[in-house]
Amino acid sequence: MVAEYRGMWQELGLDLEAHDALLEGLGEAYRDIFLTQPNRPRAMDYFDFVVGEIHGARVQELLHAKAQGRKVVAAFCVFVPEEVVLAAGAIQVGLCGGAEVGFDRAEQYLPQATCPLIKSFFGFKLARVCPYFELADLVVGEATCDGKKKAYEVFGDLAPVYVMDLPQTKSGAGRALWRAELGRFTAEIERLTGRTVTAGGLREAVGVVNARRAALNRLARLRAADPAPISGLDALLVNQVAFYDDPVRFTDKVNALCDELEQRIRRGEGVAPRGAPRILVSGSPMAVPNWKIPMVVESCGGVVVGEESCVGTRSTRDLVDEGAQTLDGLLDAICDRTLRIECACFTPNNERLETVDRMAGELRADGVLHYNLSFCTPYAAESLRLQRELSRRGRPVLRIETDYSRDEGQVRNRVEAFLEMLRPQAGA
Ligand code: BJ8
Repeated sequence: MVAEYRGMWQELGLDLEAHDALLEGLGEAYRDIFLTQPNRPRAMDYFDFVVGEIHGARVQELLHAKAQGRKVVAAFCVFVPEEVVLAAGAIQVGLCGGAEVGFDRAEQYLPQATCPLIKSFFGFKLARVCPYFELADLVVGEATCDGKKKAYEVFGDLAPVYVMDLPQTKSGAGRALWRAELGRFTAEIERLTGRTVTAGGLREAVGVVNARRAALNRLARLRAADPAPISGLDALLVNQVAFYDDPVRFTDKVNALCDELEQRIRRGEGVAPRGAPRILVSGSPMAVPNWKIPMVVESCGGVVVGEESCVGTRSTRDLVDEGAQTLDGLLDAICDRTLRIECACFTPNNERLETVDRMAGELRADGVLHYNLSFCTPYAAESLRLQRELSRRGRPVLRIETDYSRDEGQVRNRVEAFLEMLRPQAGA
């Protein structure tokens, strides 16, 4: 792939040497972590292909769309309403921040004690190794955690950034603020694209994004089967690819994967032996290529059966109500859906505890692994109460705080001990 796309990367202004090294490292990691898994569903071939071409064919496709007049909007948070972007004829992509790239340069702009997800997106930009940053017509940030809010201020010197204001509470006043922000964002996207967002266009876009969410929810539900029909690694990968791929094509492929998993379930076939400890992961998002937690859990004999995370069911669980006929009505419905997202940046956020408890029950999880990115205060603060309360309800919780460094050994020791403790109740 390298030779074929070299000219494209050069034109985008990437640092070719650094980019080659990144792709080589990622390719090797992907082969070791994903392609060595036994008994993968055949339908994962498509997702392997997308990852292999993540800086190749997909970038080419986006550049082709731009050449035809479409705009590309890049975002970091699931609050950014993709429906509005699609309705204006633009394309939305997620910007990843899941690898330790360019951290030394990022620390010239940000405090060292910053969450790795934030340092990573800075690092990718400063090291000039992310084609998505370079092709985006607009980068959309959001006022969520303090780290991101301040980072976007600084980032504005490096790229065109538009920041959405988010309320801190889900009160009536908070809803009014967010609803007004959706209107302001719609106007900004109309200005960027030169197209008016109509009720018809928005309703169609809501249908496209809802269909993707429904397919991902179908996948999430199938993981309740014992034995688990798909590994946590592969399911996380599918959720990560959702942020990059064309939404209609992606939805078809996820549904094809689900068809295959349903056949597996009927045959009683799975990826881990029946009785392998089943883990629900909850906490900070895992952006591509952050695969550390499922990799460690599954290499220790457990299986991850769900992610209560924005790269997981937190962002897909609820659909936008498609009943509204007017533009305002549809924006209201988008507003209501997004405000059901249980992000730890909101206060209070008590519903999240009930969601984790309910998911653990539905997915037949033996334990919950609370995953915290270092310096992510919102999720760290919630994890203590979550652990206390879930333990009181008889659900064992392991809290892991880590970054993107190669500390798998330490993480593994703690995960192994946790799985050992769960084995008797898992029936292994
Ligand atoms: S809706 S979780 S995608 S804000 S990990 S940068 S919170 S210090 S990512 Fe998020 Fe939207 Fe919420 Fe979801 Fe800050 Fe924590 Fe880092 Fe985080």
